[in-house]
Amino acid sequence: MEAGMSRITKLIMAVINITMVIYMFQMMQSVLGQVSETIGGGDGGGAPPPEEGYLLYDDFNDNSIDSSKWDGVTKTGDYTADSGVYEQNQQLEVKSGMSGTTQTRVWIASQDRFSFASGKLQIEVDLTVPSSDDQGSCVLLSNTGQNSFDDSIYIYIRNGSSSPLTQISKKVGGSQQNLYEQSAFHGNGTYKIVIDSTNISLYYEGTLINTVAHGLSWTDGYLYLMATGKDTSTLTHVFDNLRVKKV
Ligand SMILES: [Ca+2]
Repeated sequence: MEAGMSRITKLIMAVINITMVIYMFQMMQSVLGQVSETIGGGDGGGAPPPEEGYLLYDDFNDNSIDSSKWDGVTKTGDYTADSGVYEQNQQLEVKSGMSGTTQTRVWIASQDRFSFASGKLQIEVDLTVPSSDDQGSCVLLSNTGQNSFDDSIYIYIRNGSSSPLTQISKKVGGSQQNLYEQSAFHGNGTYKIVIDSTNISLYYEGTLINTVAHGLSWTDGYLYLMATGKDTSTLTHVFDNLRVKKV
């Protein structure tokens, strides 16, 4: 009797064990399926937010400037030895300082041109602007080329204690024309630029700063991320999470 009970108990235990093994196997299959779906559906790295829907997207997280997205580093003026563009610390760091008397400009330009001929071109970027009255961070769209901006529009942000500046400008044949100028620094954070065939709108953290008519005859250009000014210290301008799309 006791031996019989033991056999039944062993049989029940075996059935329970087999059921548990099958259940665990199914659970593992389900988990593996979800993992595979996540990796397969991403951009290869599975990093959110997804790049889908953007004309240009860069989170600057791989610590190497992506040559499929960006032309090389360009420096003009009397720049300091450590001026340059570096993708490091999961962000793009544009370092600029003036060693002589000629204003320094340091930038990278996009490989592609972006058009606002139809619809609206939207450029979003997270900016950290160093404290300076003599140097600012710049987002520029140049119709002229990757290394010349005689015909361009640009947003210039300066985080100065005595001369802060938020500016929308254009260059026509090399001469600058201010479209909007405000003696204020709104802050470090997300700036959004929306360009259509008539207007340029600038937003900070989702709030409109201003909309101006640009009066441009051209409708596409290369995108630049730039630091420019006359500060003799080498300052670091941080650009991150660049998102360009048509809206
Ligand atoms: Ca980043």
